[in-house]
Amino acid sequence: MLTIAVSKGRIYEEALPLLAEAGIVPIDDPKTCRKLILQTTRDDVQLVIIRATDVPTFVEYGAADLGIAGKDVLLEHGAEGLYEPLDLGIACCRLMTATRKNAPPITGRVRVATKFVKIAERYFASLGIQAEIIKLYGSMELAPLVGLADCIVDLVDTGNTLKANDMEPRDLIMNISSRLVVNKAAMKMKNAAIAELLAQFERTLAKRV
Ligand code: PRT
Ligand code: MG
Repeated sequence: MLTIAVSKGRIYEEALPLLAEAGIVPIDDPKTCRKLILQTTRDDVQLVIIRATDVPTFVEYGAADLGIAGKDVLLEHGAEGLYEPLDLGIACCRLMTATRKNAPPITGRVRVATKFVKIAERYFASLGIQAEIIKLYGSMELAPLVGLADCIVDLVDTGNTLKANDMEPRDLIMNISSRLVVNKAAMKMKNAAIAELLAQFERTLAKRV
């Protein structure tokens, strides 16, 4: 049995066609059913539906053999305990700094609100900017509006969320997409099944370009 960890929402939606090409179609819809373990049309594959930030943890500990997670989540988690063999090119967005509209350029010490503490620390250190990082769990856009921070580090897709809050994107930290991750022991113990699945995903992705 292969267990694949996926988060509900955009990653799940965009992973479905990829999984379907490998013959993996969930029997239940996680939007309407409360099951956390989904059986699929393949007897040898099941999905576990978890929070996006928990995917690396499940895979690292072998609770799932494989997982699909954003590069943002993997960088923040630290992916030393995992293999990351494939960029799936789904759930794409940009990790950016953003400020209030027309805010002065960042100089000297800066207060940054983000849920990506490690990434933000590394980024500002690489620029030689002294940053005080304030960890938030959501609604980052609010922080500069209420004087909690000068700037945020967050994911941007259309930019509509920033615009709606009188903010604007500043610098691109990196482009983000979702990756397939594999438990290191499973890669050895279940090599045939995992290699076959990887090859199928690669064929599907090759057709997309
Ligand atoms: O929502 P939950 O708290 O359960 O967890 P999560 O936010 O980590 O999960 P989810 O499903 O929202 O995101 C999972 C993954 O999708 C992320 O780790 C990213 O790799 C990827 N992804 C792609 C995004 C976006 N695009 C995105 N736009 N994740 C979040 N957003 C948010 C962003 O944080 C901001 O609030 O959407 C808003 C910006 O969108 P625009 O279109 O207004 O710019
Ligand atoms: Mg979210």
